[in-house]
Amino acid sequence: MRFPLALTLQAMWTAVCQAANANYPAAWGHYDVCKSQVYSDEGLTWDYMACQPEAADMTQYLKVTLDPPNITCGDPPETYCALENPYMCNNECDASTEELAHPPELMFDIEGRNPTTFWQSTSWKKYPKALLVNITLSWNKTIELTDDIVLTFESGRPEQMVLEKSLDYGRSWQPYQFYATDCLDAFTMEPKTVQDLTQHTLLDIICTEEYSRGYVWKYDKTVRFEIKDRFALFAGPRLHNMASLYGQLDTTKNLRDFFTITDLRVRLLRPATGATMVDENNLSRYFYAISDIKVQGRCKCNLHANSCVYDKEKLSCECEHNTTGPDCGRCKRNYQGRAWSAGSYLPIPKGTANIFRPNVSSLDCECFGHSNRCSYIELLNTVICVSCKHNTRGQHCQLCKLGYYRNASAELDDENVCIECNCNPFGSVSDRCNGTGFCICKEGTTGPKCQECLPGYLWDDGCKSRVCDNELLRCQNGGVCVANVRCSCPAAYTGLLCEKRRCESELGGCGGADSGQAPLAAPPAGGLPLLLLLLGWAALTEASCRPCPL
Ligand SMILES: *[C@@H]1O[C@H](CO)[C@@H](O)[C@H](O)[C@H]1NC(C)=O
Ligand SMILES: *[C@@H]1O[C@H](CO)[C@@H](O)[C@H](O)[C@H]1NC(C)=O
Ligand SMILES: *[C@@H]1O[C@H](CO)[C@@H](O)[C@H](O)[C@H]1NC(C)=O
Ligand SMILES: *[C@@H]1O[C@H](CO)[C@@H](O)[C@H](O)[C@H]1NC(C)=O
Ligand SMILES: *[C@@H]1O[C@H](CO)[C@@H](O)[C@H](O)[C@H]1NC(C)=O
Ligand SMILES: *[C@@H]1O[C@H](CO)[C@@H](O)[C@H](O)[C@H]1NC(C)=O
Ligand SMILES: *[C@@H]1O[C@H](CO)[C@@H](O)[C@H](O)[C@H]1NC(C)=O
Ligand SMILES: *[C@@H]1O[C@H](CO)[C@@H](O)[C@H](O)[C@H]1NC(C)=O
Ligand SMILES: [Ca+2]
Repeated sequence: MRFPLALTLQAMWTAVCQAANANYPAAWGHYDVCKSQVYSDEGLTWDYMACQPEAADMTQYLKVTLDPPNITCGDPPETYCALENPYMCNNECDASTEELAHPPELMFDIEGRNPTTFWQSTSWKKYPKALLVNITLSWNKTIELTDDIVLTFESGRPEQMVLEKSLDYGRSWQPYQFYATDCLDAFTMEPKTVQDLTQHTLLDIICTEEYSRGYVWKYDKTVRFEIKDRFALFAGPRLHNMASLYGQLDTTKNLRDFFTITDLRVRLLRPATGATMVDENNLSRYFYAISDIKVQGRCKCNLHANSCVYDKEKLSCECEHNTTGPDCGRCKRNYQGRAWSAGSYLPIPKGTANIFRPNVSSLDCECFGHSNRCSYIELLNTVICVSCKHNTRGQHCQLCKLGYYRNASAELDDENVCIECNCNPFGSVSDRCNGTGFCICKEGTTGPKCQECLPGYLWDDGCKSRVCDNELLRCQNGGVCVANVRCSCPAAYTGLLCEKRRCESELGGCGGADSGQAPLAAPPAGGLPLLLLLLGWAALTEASCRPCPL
């Protein structure tokens, strides 16, 4: 099979379409756009909708296989009797001569040339053994049929034939339609025509005698599978109500699948004989020849693409709505925030896009370099950074951890972006600071880190209010209060209020046996702050003189 150069279907379909549009009413075109620009509260935005590619001639993109593979005539060369005249048997088929060869490609070339070009099988030399040929057309892509399948026979139309379809790339097959001069005899089926079908029996597989009757091959050469007559059961006789059909397709999977294929197979079971008796003496009269096969359809893109490209011998949808895959059959890798679903023709006439949202995505995982891990929060439909480093926090690691503040001279992605508050643990209320690094100070302390005392306070693991005065907090043992912050004690005394007697050892050596026993000063009168009281007593107890070493 010769393939055309890679090209976008959309580009060539514009040409194909003009012809097709003549057959279809205007309503057909509603679903071939994916989005349009609209003005909304947020200004100019995109309005997304259901979309599908234009219908096209799908025979440009298929691969054809014959079974048996050597069933094409001409190897070795053979002579045939003329179609209209079985007594003229000098038609030659020779695979090695281009003008006399009839390879399968000639079923898909552009017709209109004279004489017509066609594929031809070997003749029925093995009669009465059946002359069986399977012609398989494969797209390796799901496509949706939009018009009748039409086979044009250059020989007489076969007396028995089956058209089959596959939806799974040729793994399994179902019949589409049976064709015979005598349906009961050939397939034990009652003959029917597509006109016998109703909306309820549309999916029935019928045997028809329409396309095999008689021997008038000169005028009646086509065999059809009627797609449009089936569409018409929902869309009306002239397909004027495609919306109604689309509504049905949207809600009925069986109906959708009926018109969807990946492969077609024509099983030729018995060639035209034109008589009840086969002339055994002249079997060169019996063979199959097909000049043209028409398959109109579009790539199935699940209403998520309005164009389909043919590249490297492969059809694929150009998916929108954050979908991907040859049929747009799944969400893009980082857009699995919601389960996949097909777009919808409903509401008619604009449809619904079913746009997919991101989940955990390295693209959306913006953490200013402080993390490379994110997690998707379904409830909020949003992505947040996990394990922010460098003392950062927040959805994008854009904030400083508690106890840190923003370094004004560093960019957000700087490792030094957050500076420790460093609040003095004694002087400040907490280890937190404001945006410029200022801590919240306890009473009496000041400075950005609360490490200094206000006037009247004395640093002692924090700033303590004044230590001595001349009423309640008297310096004892002759001590003198200096600026309310300390007692200036005589040489023999020490302590906050000069209440401790220095030991002899400290003053110059141990003297008498009782020299270690300092008389305890009476505790100051009530009104002394509790803290000071405790400190004072602790100091008194702990710092009391010890016996001199012997
Ligand atoms: C085709 O090949 C098969 C087996 O390979 C052979 O039996 C048959 O005779 C061949 N037919 C023709 C027409 O060459
Ligand atoms: C077929 O029939 C024609 C006309 O009767 C005759 O000339 C020809 O020899 C026959 N061919 C064979 C193979 O019998
Ligand atoms: C054609 O297809 C049918 C159905 O799958 C199969 O049974 C048959 O062997 C195939 N080949 C020929 C030459 O009929
Ligand atoms: C069909 O398409 C798939 C990709 O979608 C590719 O891997 C495979 O090779 C194709 N098969 C044929 C027979 O071209
Ligand atoms: C794809 O997802 C993004 C969110 O990351 C969204 O902004 C965009 O609109 C989506 N695209 C379409 C076509 O729906
Ligand atoms: C996105 O979510 C889907 C399920 O909702 C999951 O299977 C997939 O692994 C997630 N993707 C990433 C990149 O985590
Ligand atoms: C603030 O950031 C600048 C730029 O990175 C850095 O040079 C400076 O050391 C940082 N300041 C502190 C206190 O970390
Ligand atoms: C932080 O506190 C200091 C002192 O109260 C003040 O001068 C500064 O404006 C504060 N900064 C911020 C960002 O609130
Ligand atoms: Ca042709």
